[in-house]
Amino acid sequence: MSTLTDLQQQFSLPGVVAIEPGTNGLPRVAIATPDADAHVYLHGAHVTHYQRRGRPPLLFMSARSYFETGKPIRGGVPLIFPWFGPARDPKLPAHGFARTKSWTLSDITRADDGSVTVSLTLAADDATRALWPHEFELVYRVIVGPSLGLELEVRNIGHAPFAFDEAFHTYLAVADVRAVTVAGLGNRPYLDKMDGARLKTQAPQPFPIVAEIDRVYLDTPDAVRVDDPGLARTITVAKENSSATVVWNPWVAKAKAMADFGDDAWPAMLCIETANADRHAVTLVPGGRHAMRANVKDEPREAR
Ligand code: TA6
Repeated sequence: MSTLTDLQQQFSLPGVVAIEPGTNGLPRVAIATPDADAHVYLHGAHVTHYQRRGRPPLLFMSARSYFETGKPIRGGVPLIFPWFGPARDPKLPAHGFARTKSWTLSDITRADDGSVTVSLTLAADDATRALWPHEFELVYRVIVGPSLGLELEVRNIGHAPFAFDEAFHTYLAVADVRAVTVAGLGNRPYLDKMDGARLKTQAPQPFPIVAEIDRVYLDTPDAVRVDDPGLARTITVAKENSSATVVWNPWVAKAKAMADFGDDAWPAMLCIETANADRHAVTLVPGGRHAMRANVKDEPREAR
């Protein structure tokens, strides 16, 4: 395992990329580009911060988040792999193990337009095999520019096929979730986890968030837009090679039940998650590869 000093010597770019101790001393990559700033922790390959110059932060972070080995960070973009939600075996961690593993920082490049791409890798080891007996390699690329780009490439380096779920469990920062509207999911089927995961159909028009919401939308290849009048912006979550979209806000009771989430924090966030899960799980044959991408963009809301 490289030390912080090794990583600094290998990857620092003065004024652009710093490898620094983050919260609780966990190593993070701090990126400053002409368009935006961002932080990426090696713990969970977790993007905790992205902010366009002169704009509010794009991502919500819980003030009570853990920053400890073995525990997921609450907020930003948790990386979900290889299963979404609770595992069949209750002893296994919810949302898989990728978000609690320490990833390897493998590459940092800067493009001519000033955007910076941070690449991190994770491969199967004895700990993951004990949870999920498959031979995989992950390459996660975070592209920091005028928008936040995310790409998760999954490779099957074993001799047997495997199926997996994946998600960018993105916590968007909003002024007040009770005042936003969500567009891009009209007429789509969804599993309503607030109602026994019953299959329902979304109404055609953009919708508000009026209570705890936990929905897995299916057959959703298109971008989702969150219109936030309080911050005078529209956040667009575009995607490639993702067929599921999860919308989640814990509301009052669930917020109180989460130790790493403030009781009064729920109005400030809305998860719009780019995913492949449930019937959209991905199967890879030996040697197969699959790359899911998201592009999260913060645009001023047209004055109305
Ligand atoms: O994506 C929605 C969800 O599956 C919810 O059911 C809720 O459990 C949320 O994820 C947060 O899960 P976590 O394991 O991060 O507390």
